[in-house]
Amino acid sequence: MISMNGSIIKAIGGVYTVEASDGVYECKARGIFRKKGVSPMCGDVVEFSTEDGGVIEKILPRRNELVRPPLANLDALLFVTSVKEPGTNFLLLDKFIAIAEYKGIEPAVVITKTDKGDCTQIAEPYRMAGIPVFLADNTTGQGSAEVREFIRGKLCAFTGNTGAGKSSLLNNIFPELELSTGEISRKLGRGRHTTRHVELFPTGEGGYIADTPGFSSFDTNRYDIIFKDKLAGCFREFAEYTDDCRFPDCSHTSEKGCAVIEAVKRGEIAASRHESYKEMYEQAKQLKEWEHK
Ligand SMILES: Nc1nc2c(ncn2[C@@H]2O[C@H](COP(=O)(O)OP(=O)(O)OP(=O)(O)O)[C@@H](O)[C@H]2O)c(=O)[nH]1
Ligand SMILES: [Mg+2]
Ligand SMILES: [Zn+2]
Repeated sequence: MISMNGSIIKAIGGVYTVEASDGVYECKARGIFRKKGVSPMCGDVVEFSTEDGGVIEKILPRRNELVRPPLANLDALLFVTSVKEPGTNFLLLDKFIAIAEYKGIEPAVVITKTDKGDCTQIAEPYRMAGIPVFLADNTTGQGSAEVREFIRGKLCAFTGNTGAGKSSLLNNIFPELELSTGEISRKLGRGRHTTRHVELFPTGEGGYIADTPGFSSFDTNRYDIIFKDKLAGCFREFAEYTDDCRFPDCSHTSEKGCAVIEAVKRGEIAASRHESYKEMYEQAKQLKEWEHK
């Protein structure tokens, strides 16, 4: 029996595809994981033995993990949002960015379908906040080179609404992947073709990119909720103001003398970002202490 290390690049129905230095192995997980309530996930670095085809023995400590999309050890998370069809859901976008910030994962925004309309309104709040913003027209491939440069050598994932153009963008960056997209299936006349599982693709120089299934705007509340006193720290552009609030325990939602609110009024912080913050703060307030994981 040989024991080796590798990375999980695909996880479907209890079968884990592990990439090791000498090739790819299809592994099962030891029952012990289920008993402990942990399951291996894409992005995990694992120790596995080659007995019975492959068995995962140990998950190495994770730097970070996301519940949705289920991924471990991410360097960056790219939120793909389209100008139209579907339009941008700012609350959803801001929630994901906050979760990434909370977990120490670098966030970025990719605005797709720039051929369908103007994207400055969508880009502005994030540019102001100092979050990287990329523009992509997937019909021509414009903008894909910049995204490719950003993800170089990193473990990254695309996430966002279904139909936003994640798989199309990935196909433009790495044409050899030939991922299924909505477009292809329409030509075949078999209805919409969406991504159904998380999968990591090697991008060279030790980097990986995950395509993930999109979600509809209706399930915005089914994600991690951040403690209310940690929330302001997940909106990076608030940082330079929070020390100047009149009250040391300012929630930055409605207080008099709140420096964050003043900055919103002066147009230094985007109003949409502050609106998302207030909404998330309300949701966090309704949670009891013991409900936080
Ligand atoms: N006009 C235009 N259409 C695009 C663009 N990007 C993607 N599309 C189209 O939008 C549809 C959805 O694209 P996908 O790449 O499958 O979207 P996805 O984000 O992977 O969707 P899920 O896998 O369901 O999460 C397809 O019909 C694409 O051809 C774009 O930049 N411009
Ligand atoms: Mg897809
Ligand atoms: Zn304040």
